[in-house]
Amino acid sequence: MAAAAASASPVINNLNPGQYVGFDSITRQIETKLLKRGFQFNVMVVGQTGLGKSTLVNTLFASQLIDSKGRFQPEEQSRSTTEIQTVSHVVQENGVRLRLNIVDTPGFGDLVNNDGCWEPIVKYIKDQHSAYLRKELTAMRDKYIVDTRVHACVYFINPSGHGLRPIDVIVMKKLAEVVNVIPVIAKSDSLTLTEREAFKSRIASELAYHQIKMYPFDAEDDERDEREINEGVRETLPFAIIGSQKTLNVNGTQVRGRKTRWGVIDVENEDHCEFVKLRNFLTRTHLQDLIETTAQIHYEAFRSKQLLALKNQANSAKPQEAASP
Ligand SMILES: Nc1nc2c(ncn2[C@@H]2O[C@H](COP(=O)(O)OP(=O)(O)O)[C@@H](O)[C@H]2O)c(=O)[nH]1
Ligand SMILES: [Mg+2]
Repeated sequence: MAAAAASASPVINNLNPGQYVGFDSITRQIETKLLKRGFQFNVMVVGQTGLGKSTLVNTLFASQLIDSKGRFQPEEQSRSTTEIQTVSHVVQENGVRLRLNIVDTPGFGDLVNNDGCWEPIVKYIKDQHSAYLRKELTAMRDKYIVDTRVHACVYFINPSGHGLRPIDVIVMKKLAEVVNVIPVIAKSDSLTLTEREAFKSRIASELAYHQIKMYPFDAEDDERDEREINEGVRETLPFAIIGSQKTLNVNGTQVRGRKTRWGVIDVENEDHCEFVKLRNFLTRTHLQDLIETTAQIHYEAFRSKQLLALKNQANSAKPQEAASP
């Protein structure tokens, strides 16, 4: 049995030393090239006013942005966001350079009429796709195109304890068509741990009920284990997060936290909330996949639609007599 299996295998992998050609170094060659270039990652925050979006923008990578004296950077006054703003950081770890853009958006949902409140946000996302496509289509295109496409959109859900509001469903549906949406429960310190768990599963089932196409997507040719991994990710969503721009002193160590009647909530403590889970998800476990999904699914859909429109335009611009008899 074993012999039969071995003879069926066409792979020759015990070349003698004289035959070593060295192509196994290709992984190192790729790594060197990628490290030199660095990585670009763009995250956006979306949701109702006052849910802590701007706070999260300043908390998300705050501990990585500690200055040389070991202090957090000066606390910024949060003010209400009236236009789409981008904050950029360069984070470096073990020689890997990550350029981070965090896109903060004005809140919505506080008007009586919220018709079209998502439009500027969706437009911003499409504009980035469009800019990328234009650069791709220029004759003398750059070897490396600066990527401003939004790779992840963190959507803030009001910790009402009840469920999604109709506006959340509408906006998330619109967003999910163009970007990877990561739902989070904002200000989850306003819910008890039991309430939080119940609310999490409530939201998860509502997302499924409304058939909002959430990241990660199952591709038709996905292997079973890939589907299982995706299912696992979906089970952890939405992350129940807490943000803070305050540095508090707990037993001599500085933590990012919020002071409550019951004590200090340490934002970075996984027993207190899922802020670190969200950050790990974005940077540690799904960074590459979010970037890839953006390019292969969202950007690709945009690109083929645009190119088709261009082709139709060109056809209809042709002289009329050449058309149908
Ligand atoms: N309790 C609580 N308050 C928060 C949290 N995150 C932000 N806040 C506060 O909520 C207010 C609005 O925050 P901001 O970031 O400006 O909200 P935005 O309108 O979504 O950008 C500020 O006073 C924040 O300090 C949180 O996780 N828990
Ligand atoms: Mg804001």
